[in-house]
Amino acid sequence: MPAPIVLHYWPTPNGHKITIALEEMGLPYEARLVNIGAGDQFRPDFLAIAPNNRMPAIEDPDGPDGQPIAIFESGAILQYLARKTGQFCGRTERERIAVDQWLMWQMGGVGPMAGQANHFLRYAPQMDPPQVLPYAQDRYRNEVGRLYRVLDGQLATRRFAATNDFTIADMAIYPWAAGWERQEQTLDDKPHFARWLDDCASRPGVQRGMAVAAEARSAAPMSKEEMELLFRQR
Ligand SMILES: N[C@@H](CCC(=O)N[C@@H](CS)C(=O)NCC(=O)O)C(=O)O
Repeated sequence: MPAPIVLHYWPTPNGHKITIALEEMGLPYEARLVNIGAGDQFRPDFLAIAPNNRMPAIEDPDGPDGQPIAIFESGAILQYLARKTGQFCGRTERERIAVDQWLMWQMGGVGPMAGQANHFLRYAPQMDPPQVLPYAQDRYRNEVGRLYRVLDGQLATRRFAATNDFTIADMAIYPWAAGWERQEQTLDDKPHFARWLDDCASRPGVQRGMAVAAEARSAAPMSKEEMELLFRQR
């Protein structure tokens, strides 16, 4: 039995990408909580493996050549785990290119844009004094909608984002897309996207991954201290 992968994690969409991957791939792992509202991401031991002070990060005692390795950035972690297991990354070179393409589409598009939509639609209005910025709200809401319509078009001709199989591209997109209501989106004009959300949500590995330490994250509004810590970094 190989030593477990240590996952530095908080139950957010970027964290869920990796719990889903580890569950779907059947890799043993231990999730160590990085409470980003309490500032755990600034602890020297975490910064030593994730200098960008963002989770997720992993430490794999059985890395390349059997030597330990630490990795940050969720897309890089997904690609590493897919290469390590030979799973969820496409069967042919054409499929692998499609998987990388949709993974990068998530990393450069959906993640940052939906993150900003969440910020301006949900968090900024809760600040003291409230920051309600209609231009920013419209811009990020519209851009997220545009991205989901692009995905809807793609899903008209294949079951999952990159291929007819579930891949690391779906693992990256799903945890963000599952928050479509919070991002003030509609499914009415996106039937294929709606079908894909259901297909992903029905997978036991996705369900287990989304549930890891769900109780650690409070549904209550963020405190002033948490907002200060997360939103005023320089
Ligand atoms: N591009 C990074 C983004 C990770 C990220 O933004 N993580 C957030 C939580 S979802 C975080 O750790 N935030 C801590 C902070 O802002 O200090 C990745 O995909 O791994």
